Amino acid sequence: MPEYEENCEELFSYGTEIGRFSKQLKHSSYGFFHHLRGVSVVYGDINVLTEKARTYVEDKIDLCKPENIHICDGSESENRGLLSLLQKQGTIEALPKYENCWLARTNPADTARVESKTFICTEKKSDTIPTPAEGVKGTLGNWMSPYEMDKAVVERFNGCMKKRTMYVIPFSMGPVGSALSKIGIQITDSAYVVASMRIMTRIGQEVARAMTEDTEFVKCLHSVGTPANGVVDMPSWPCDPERTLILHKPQNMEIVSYGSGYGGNSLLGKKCFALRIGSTIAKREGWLAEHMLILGITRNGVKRYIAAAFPSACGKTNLAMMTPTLPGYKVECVGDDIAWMRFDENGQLRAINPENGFFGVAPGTSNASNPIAMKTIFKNTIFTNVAKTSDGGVYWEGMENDIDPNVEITDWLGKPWNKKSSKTPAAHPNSRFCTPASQCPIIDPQWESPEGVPISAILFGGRRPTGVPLITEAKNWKHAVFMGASLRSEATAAAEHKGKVIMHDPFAMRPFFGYNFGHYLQHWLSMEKRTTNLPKVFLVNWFRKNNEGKFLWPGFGENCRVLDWILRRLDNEDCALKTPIGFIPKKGSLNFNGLSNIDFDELFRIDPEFWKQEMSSIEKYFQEQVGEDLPQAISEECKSLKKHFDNY
Ligand code: GTP
Ligand code: SPV
Ligand code: MN
Repeated sequence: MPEYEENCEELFSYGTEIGRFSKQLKHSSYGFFHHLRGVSVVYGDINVLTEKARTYVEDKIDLCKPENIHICDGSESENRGLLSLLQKQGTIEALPKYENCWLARTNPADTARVESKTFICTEKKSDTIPTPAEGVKGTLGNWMSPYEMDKAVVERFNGCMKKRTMYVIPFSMGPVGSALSKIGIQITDSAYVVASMRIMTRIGQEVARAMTEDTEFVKCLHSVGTPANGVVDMPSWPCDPERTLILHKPQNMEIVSYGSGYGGNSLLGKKCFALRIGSTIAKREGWLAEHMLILGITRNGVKRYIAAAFPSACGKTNLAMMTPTLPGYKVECVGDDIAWMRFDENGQLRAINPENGFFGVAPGTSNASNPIAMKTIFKNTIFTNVAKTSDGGVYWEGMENDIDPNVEITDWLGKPWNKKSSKTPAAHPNSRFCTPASQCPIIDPQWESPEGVPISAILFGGRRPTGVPLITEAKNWKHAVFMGASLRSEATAAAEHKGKVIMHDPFAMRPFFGYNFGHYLQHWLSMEKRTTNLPKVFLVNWFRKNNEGKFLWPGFGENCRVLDWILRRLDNEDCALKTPIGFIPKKGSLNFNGLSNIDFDELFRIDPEFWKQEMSSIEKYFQEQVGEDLPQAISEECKSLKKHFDNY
C-alpha cells in the first residue's frame, strides 16, 4: 500500500491530465501498478507486450533512462489525455472552427525529411548502395557500418529521455491480422508522435493482443533529442537538428531515429518501416514495397485498381482522391502514399495500403483542386506548420477562395501575415495534414481488405517541365522497369533539397531504398517470372509547361482523361501510336470533350534533341551511380534507346 500511495504521488508529479487519467484507469482497468527496470509505468498494461517486445523495451529503458513509461493502448481517452498534455506544453493549439482539429508549429529548423542524415546500416556497403564510379559521390542512399551505428546511437541516446516520458506504441502496418500486414513497436519521447501514429497506423491493445511470442516485429526507437550544449531552442518543439540521424538496420529489422519530430523522420511506420525496412523484407519474401498511391476507378460498371509512384509532393494524394470531370467515372481511394504488393497464387498482383491515415501536403489543397481532401480533413486532424485564421481555422497557399476574406491570418511561424504585404508564404511549403483515412468520403470499400486489391496498371510520374509527354505506355516489362529506373523530377519541399533542380528519382524511391538499387532493379525484373499477368505500366507527366512557363495540362480532376485512355489500353483498344520511347495516344484518342485550348501536339511532342540529352543523362547516371550493379536488361534498354536518338 505505501508503494501505491507513492506511485500516486509520482503520477501527480507526472503533472498532467494524462497522469490523472492514468490514475483513474489504473484503479479501473489496469489493476496493479508496475515498474520496468525500476522505472514506473504510469499508463497502460505492460502485460500486453510479448516477452520479446518487453525485452526490447527494457533494453531501451536502460539506454534512454526515461522518467516514466507509458504503454499506449490506442484508446479515445488516452488520446484526449495526450492532446491535452500537448496543449499544455504549447506544442499544439486547438482550431475551434473545426471538430477535434489541432495546429502544431515545429521548430523552424525541423520541417521536412532530412535525406542527408538518413542511413542504412549493413556489414557490407555494397548491400546498401551500388558502388559509384571513381571520384563520384553516390546519391542512391547513405551507408553506415554497424560499428559507426552503435557509436552514433550511444552518443545520442544515452540518457536522452531523462525527465521525459517514454511512450511504447505497438502498431500494425496494414489491417490488424491480415497476412500481408507487419507489426512494429515504436518507442518515442514525443506525445505528438504518439497522437500522429494513432492516425497514421493502427496502434494499441488490439495490435499487442494480435502478437504472439513468434510474431516478428520491427523495432523502432525514436527520440526528439536535446542539442549537445543542453539548450533547447523551442521548448514546445524539442529537437536536435545538428545531430539528427535516421538509421535503419535491415538485418535486425531495426530503426533508430534521433533529433527530429517531423513526419517521415519520426512517424517511423511510414518511410522508415513501410519503405526502407519494408523493401528489404519484400526482397526477401518476393514482393514489392513501393512509394505508390492505390486508387480504384469504375467506368461502365467495370472497376479496376491502379497504383502510381510519383516522388514526394508530385501529386499522389491528389490523384488518389481525384474527382473525375468526365461523366460516368468514379474514383475511390485505397491509399495515397505507400503500396505493399504481391502476386497471389493465381498470378494476380494485389496491393494493400499499409497506412491508416494521410500525411498530406497542405499547400495547393483546395475545394477547386482536391475537394475530397477538403471533405476529409476538418475533423480529428493534426495540422503541422500551416497558417491560422482569426476565426479559429487554417489557411495555406491555394485556400484563397476557401476562407472568409475578412479574417486575419497568422503565418506558420506565429507572425501576422498579409497577402498583399507579406513576402514569405503563410504556410510552410511542406506543411501537412495528418488525418484518418476512414474519413475520406471516397475511401474504397475494399481499402482494408486483408487480401489486398487487384492491380491492373502501374504508373510512374514526376515533375518534368520539358520534354516528357503527358502519357507514355511501356513497350514491355523490361522497358517498364527501365522507365521506372529513369524517372526524374524537380526537387520539392518534402526534403532538404533547394531550388527546382531536376533530380534522378528512380521509382520515386531514391530516398527510400532499403538496399542496393541495382539489386532492387533485378527484383523488379524478376516479377516477369512470377506471373503471366503482369500489369501494364505507364509514365505520366502532369507538369509539362509551354514557352511562357504555363502548365500545358490542367491536371487534377482532368487527369481522369488520362486514366480513361489507360483503361482503354487495358481493354486492348487500338488507340496507341508506337514511338521510340513507348506508346502515346493516337491523335484524337484522348477524350478532350468539354476542354478547350489543349495543345495536343505540344503535350505529346517528342523532341529528338531533348531525348538525346535525356538519354545521355540517364546513361551517365546509370554508369556513375549504379555501375556494375546495373542489370544487363536495363543497360540494354538504355543503350538501344540512346543509340536511336544519337543517330536521329
Ligand atoms: P507526398 O505526400 O510528399 O508523397 O506527396 P504527394 O505525391 O502525395 O503530392 P500531392 O498530391 O500532395 O501534391 C503535391 C503538390 O502538387 C500540391 O501542391 C498539388 O497541388 C500539386 N499537384 C498535384 N496534382 C497536380 C496536377 O495534376 N497538376 C498540377 N499542376 N499540380 C498538381
Ligand atoms: C514524402 O516526403 O514522400 C511524404 C512525407 O510522404 S514524409 O512522411 O515526411 O516522408
Ligand atoms: Mn510520400
